[in-house]
Amino acid sequence: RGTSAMYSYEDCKATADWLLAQTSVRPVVGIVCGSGMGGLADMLKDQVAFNYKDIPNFPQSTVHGHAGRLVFGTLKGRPCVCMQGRFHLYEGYAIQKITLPMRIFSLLGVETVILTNAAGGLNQDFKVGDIMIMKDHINMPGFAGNNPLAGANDDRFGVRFPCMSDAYDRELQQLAVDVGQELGYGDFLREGVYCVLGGPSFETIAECRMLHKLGADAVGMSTAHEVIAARHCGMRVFALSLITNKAVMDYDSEEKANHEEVLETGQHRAIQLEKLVSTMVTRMEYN
Ligand code: 6GU
Repeated sequence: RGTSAMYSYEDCKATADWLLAQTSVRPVVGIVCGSGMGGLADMLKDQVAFNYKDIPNFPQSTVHGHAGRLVFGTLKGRPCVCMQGRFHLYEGYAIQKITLPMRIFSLLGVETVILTNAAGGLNQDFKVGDIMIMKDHINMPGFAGNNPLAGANDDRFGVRFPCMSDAYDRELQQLAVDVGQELGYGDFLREGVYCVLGGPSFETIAECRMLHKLGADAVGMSTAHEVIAARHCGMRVFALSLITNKAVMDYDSEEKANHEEVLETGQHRAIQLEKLVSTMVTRMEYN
């Protein structure tokens, strides 16, 4: 952490301009693919893809299940940009690196960001394979001072103290419900509150019980940081959690959280999650 991880407006602009010079796609929607959900990027037509390692200022992702590519293209004619693989606190990145892509999205012209993640279910009504529309988040690292907006504020991105009570766009949540119903996903489409932790260790039983009592329906290691940065610079946000496993809530349970289970469930529901997101994109209104 600290000033060395800060990217200036000029740094972000340089990266955005570098990208814009290499593709004619002018994205209005930015998508972030969670673990096992990288197939979303493969749905884009007329792709122009960049490996993260080739993009100036871009961090690289280190986790299995994350490809590490930025893909430009169109979804039924709508210009999009898609992160295939994201950055996490548990990889050791400074939080400003994790959220840098959101500022670049904004400078590319993106108006709406759609984020997906794999999460553990805390809500006892949730089943493995449920898709949860995020209606809010609890930013635990933020409570400890690790917020992507900590440090000097540049007003060209946004205000010093941004509002978060409207972080998750209500119209987009309704659109997801409507599209989900039409696609026949009603039985496994939920809504709830996502709690982000630093990871990489999964939660203890006591931690899961605590988070549930505090009002969290799902727990994960991503998304909320990106949402904060995206809202700061005025983009509309929509996010989905795929419930890949149930958080362990009692001492008699035989279950153990593991990354393989997370990726497996991802594969099973990925097609439907991708269909939901792509249909939403083709139905959204643009300025
Ligand atoms: Cl159970 N916990 C966390 N922190 N992240 C997860 C998860 C659980 N399942 C998928 N991602």
